[in-house]
Amino acid sequence: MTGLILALDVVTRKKALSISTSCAPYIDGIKLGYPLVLNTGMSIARELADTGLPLIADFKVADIPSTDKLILESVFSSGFSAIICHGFTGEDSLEACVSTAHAYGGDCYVVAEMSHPGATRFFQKDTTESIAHMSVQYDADGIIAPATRPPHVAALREIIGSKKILSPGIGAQGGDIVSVAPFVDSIIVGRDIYENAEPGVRSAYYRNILKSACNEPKN
Ligand code: NUP
Repeated sequence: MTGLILALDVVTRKKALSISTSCAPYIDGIKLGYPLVLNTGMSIARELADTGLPLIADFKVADIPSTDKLILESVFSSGFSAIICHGFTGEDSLEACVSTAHAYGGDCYVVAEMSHPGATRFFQKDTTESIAHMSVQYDADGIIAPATRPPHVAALREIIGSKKILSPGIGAQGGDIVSVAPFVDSIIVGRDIYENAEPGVRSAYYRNILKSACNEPKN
């Protein structure tokens, strides 16, 4: 079944811990990045570890290989289980990210195409497909692909085979969960869960939709 990852872009430790505790029974992982880490510090990862869920660091790492390696060493030493990196930086940067993640037993996901409207200016078909091919070649664990453009996700699935696709853009960004679910391993949902008065109930709602979307016969 398609998994559900919570994008925990809140900015206080208190909210992060209470929302993650309410949502934990219904989600498969927590993605956190600059908004939460810059406000609370990297130690938030150890605190969230009590949920027992995989923690994905969304730092969209995009630097020269030696700096990428330093960033990832810090991320994995802090208790994260996966990192999100950019792919447009090219082979040597990607290779540094994947090898550092794997040295720590972690996963490396590569942004193939972003989900927001402005992304289409630079993330065009040739670029996104090239990033997907490179992710396969350099043994990344998967890619990030936009739930706001399910046909693009379907095309990227053809390229990456059984590697994972994590897909943001559902809820606040308007992506269609039923169209994208068959092509992805997990959807990533942030605001539509953490801004809800009852984030746990909202997570359970997504969990149920994913269950029925995965039971629908595929054409
Ligand atoms: O292309 C991307 N789109 C995107 O929304 C790549 C991402 N990593 N994200 C992240 O997913 C974004 O930074 C946010 O943390 C989450 C989506 O949140 P929301 O739109 O569901 O609130």
